[in-house]
Amino acid sequence: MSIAPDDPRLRAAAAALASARSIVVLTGAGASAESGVPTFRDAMTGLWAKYDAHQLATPEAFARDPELVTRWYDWRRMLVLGCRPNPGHLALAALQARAASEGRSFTLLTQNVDRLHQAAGSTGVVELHGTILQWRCTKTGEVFEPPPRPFDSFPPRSPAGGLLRPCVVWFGEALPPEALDAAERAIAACDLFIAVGTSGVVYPAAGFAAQAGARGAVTVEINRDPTPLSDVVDICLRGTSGQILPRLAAMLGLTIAAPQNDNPPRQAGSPT
Ligand code: BV8
Repeated sequence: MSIAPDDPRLRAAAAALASARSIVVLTGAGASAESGVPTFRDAMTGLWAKYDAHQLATPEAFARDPELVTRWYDWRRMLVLGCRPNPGHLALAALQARAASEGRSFTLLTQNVDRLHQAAGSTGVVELHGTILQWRCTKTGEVFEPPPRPFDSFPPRSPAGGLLRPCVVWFGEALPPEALDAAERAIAACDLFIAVGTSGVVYPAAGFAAQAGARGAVTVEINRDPTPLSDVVDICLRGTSGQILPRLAAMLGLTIAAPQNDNPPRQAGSPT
């Protein structure tokens, strides 16, 4: 059941957003759900229903069956390219701009690979788990941004003949060092940490809220459902990202326009 508009927890979160010197927001798949991107838990729909995402999102699965894995990722890539930012994404971009205009720090960490935060106008987004919109040659390491149409053969290969893989972090792979460093530095300095739409089960990101809290930051969770973070944070806001974030932005005097339905879906090469 979604939190009431006059709930004191919302007011406490809005007050923290208005006064914090250094803000860190961590988003998960729930932040993109209202854009039509399946969450990681329900990314297995239709023809993929018989697979487990955790089984496909590994280097072992790619080595074992590169055609199956690249078909799944290209299906997700095309789905994501047809999606656009939702009011939650837009609210985070507006809150970041407001903080910057007041000389306050605002770092957006995301586990999402869809680049919808960037499409909404957020800047300096730290992609902890990479992006599905870029693929790299496993032979040369060269990175490509495929055009907005499905690959025409699977597994796809680069001009050098190497297998192409998505530039995402698979289970068992290390996060990009520069992303992890940026996250650790931001968490070490923050006085407000907000987790949005993440199940809080995949590490190291799942440990960030506790890390921030241990350093004295106010910690907030925005999630439609209870998660392991719900018992860790100071303020738990039950509801969807697309409802709660615009409400918090409005409490800071920011109006979030509803996404224009005539906006064309994104093309590859959209702002990163
Ligand atoms: C690492 C990209 C170390 C790919 C993802 C053995 C070996 C190595 C590591 C491990 C190991 N055993 C365990 C580990 C650690 C492992 C881990 O944590 N495993 C878990 C399962 C226990 N972690 C790793 O492997 C990480 N690497 O540890 O490296 C290392 C060091 C040196 C050298 C080598 C190795 C790498 C993890 C990254 C995996 N890649 N994504 C892809 O996209 O395909 S993970 C993927 O799942 C997401 O990115 C996210 O991180 C994770 C969970 O997804 P969520 O975003 O949380 O989404 P989910 O669907 O789960 O939940 C959605 C939430 O939103 C729900 O709570 C729902 O209620 C809510 N919601 C829904 N709608 C809304 C909403 N909320 C608000 N509004 C809504 N509208």
